[in-house]
Amino acid sequence: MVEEKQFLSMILMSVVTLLMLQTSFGEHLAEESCTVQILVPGLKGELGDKGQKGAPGRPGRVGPPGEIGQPGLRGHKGIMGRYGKVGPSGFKGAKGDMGDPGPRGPNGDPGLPTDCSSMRKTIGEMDILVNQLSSELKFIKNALPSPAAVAGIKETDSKIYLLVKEEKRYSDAEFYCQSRGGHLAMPKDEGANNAIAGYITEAGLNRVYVGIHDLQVEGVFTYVDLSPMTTFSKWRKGEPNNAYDDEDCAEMTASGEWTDVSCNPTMCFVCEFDKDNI
Ligand SMILES: [Ca+2]
Ligand SMILES: [Ca+2]
Repeated sequence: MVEEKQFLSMILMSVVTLLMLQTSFGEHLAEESCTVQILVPGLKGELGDKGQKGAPGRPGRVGPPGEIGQPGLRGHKGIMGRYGKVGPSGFKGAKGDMGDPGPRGPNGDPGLPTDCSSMRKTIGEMDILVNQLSSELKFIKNALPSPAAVAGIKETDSKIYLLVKEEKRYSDAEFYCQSRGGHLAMPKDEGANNAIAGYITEAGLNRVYVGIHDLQVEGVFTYVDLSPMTTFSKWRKGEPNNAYDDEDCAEMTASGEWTDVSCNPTMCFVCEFDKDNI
């Protein structure tokens, strides 16, 4: 500090000396080519007016990320979701072990005593039936002209009826039936009459020749085998009338009623066979 003050006071002395020299010998000094000049700063000026507002500055840089916040409160329970799809079938499991045998069942009912005599009787009846069926089969094979011409057969307890769908005159029809061991059908009671009438209906026909005529004595009808007509008859109302004096044979309609007709027209007919004669 002391050296600094000494230095400053030396500078100040030099300045004063120089000023005195400049005053006394100004003219001489001004003409001197090597002059030492020391510049001293002026006094501070007055405060200037306030400047205008500047333009807005550029946006600042993006700040660093903030700290992780605290976890929120737990929400309410949601509603139940829909059923999921059915999963694929599982693999077949291994076969299980065999179970223990169950308890023994109760004894069965005692069997029927063997009755040889009743068995023999049954077998005998079956033999008869088989023979009967064999005969009927043989008869059918012989009697049927062709499957298309016959509407099957019909039978009662004692008779077999055969409707032949071939149109023949009365005499030819009777000949056809006789050649096979029978006659034109001769209904002698209500049951037989109904069987034949049903047969006609089933065959889809309206009328057939049956074995009834008055060829021997006009007005006295007999069956075709000449057996007399006793108590049963099924004449339609107003029949027999022997129309045109030319009606000596009989037809049965699907309703079961009889009508005397001419023997010459051809029509389908029904044969009958006694089961006993087969
Ligand atoms: Ca007649
Ligand atoms: Ca008539």
